[in-house]
Amino acid sequence: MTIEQFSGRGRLADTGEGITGDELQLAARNHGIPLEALRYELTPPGLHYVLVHYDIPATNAATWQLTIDGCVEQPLSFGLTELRAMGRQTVRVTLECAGNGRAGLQPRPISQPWLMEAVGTAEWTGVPLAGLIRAAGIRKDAIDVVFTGADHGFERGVEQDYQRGLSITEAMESDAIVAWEMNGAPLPPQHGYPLRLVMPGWYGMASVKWLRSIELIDHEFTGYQNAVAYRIRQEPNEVGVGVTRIEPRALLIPPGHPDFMSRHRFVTAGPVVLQGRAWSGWAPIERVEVSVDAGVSWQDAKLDAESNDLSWRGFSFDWDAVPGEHVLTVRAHDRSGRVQPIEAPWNRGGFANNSAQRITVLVL
Ligand SMILES: Nc1nc2c(c(=O)[nH]1)N[C@H]1C(S)=C(S)[C@@H](COP(=O)(O)O)O[C@H]1N2
Ligand SMILES: [Mo]
Repeated sequence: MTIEQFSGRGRLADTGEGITGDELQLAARNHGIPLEALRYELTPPGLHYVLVHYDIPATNAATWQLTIDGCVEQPLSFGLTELRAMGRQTVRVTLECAGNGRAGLQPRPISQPWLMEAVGTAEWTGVPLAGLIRAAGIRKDAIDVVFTGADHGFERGVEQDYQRGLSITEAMESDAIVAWEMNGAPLPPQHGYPLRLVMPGWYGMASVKWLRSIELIDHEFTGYQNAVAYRIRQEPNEVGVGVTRIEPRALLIPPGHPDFMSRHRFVTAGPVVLQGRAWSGWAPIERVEVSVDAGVSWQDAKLDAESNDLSWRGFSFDWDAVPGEHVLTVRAHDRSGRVQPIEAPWNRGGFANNSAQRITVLVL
């Protein structure tokens, strides 16, 4: 048996094929935010979505070392105490997995089968990435920056540490931070303890957890997670386009009460305040529309105060619920002119599917 044969393969589900055992295994490890937890402006850490490609590695803050080397004037190495002396900043960031929405695609790419719950907002505290890189000094031949985590595994036959690359410009102009706290407490193991990168506005794959190394290189990074995995493609062999920033999305807190097994919603007739949150990694949210008739007619939601970062923005809508079955749907617009589609275009990896949420309710 070869590594290749023993590894999983990327494939599309057959027409009508239900969720596979492999997908169930991933879904049981990598959990989403329960949508009712959208009520919290800051997601309590246990309710924030989690995605881990391999295993959560065994890590120790007391002996942790972060190295910065490669095309730098002066290679540096920091323990946690030394890193804390480099500065301290807190940023509020809405993180979303690039695979959010994958399970809703037809045909379905077999991978972590997110519906639309792979999102969360936290306050991350750490030191700005740009300052750390500047402390090491950027050499003229530097082109990309490679971030390496302490976790290790195999993907489609390729053995690897989890690694992602950014261009020098992306790294220096991103407001990214190297964080040791989430919502004012040390990072939980599943979110990268003791140290992670947080890249505001970008899909989650860029925010490398269990960060142990930052290396500047003199060529474009062609590691697996940049060159193979996170690319928008129609065909398996095309080069495709790298996944970067978060496309706009709005989600409602499902109103009323759920049925246990089906999670169908029951709502009492009369005035109902629909609430939710909307975000985009490209620009602040400027408008959210709500439809209570399956997208036939749309009305503007009331927006909460704007924030000066790219974290999600709350919205609400007063609905007079009349008895019968209704399909609720919402769509977000951001300042860059991007509008959330009702039906997003399909791609092979199942990335960035920001198709509008639909919630069917029975009003009694
Ligand atoms: N080292 C490492 N970093 C990682 C990952 C990983 O598997 N290993 N997963 C990435 C992906 S795909 C996402 S969506 C985010 C999830 O971050 P969270 O679990 O803190 O929400 O972490 C990213 N950083
Ligand atoms: Mo992800």
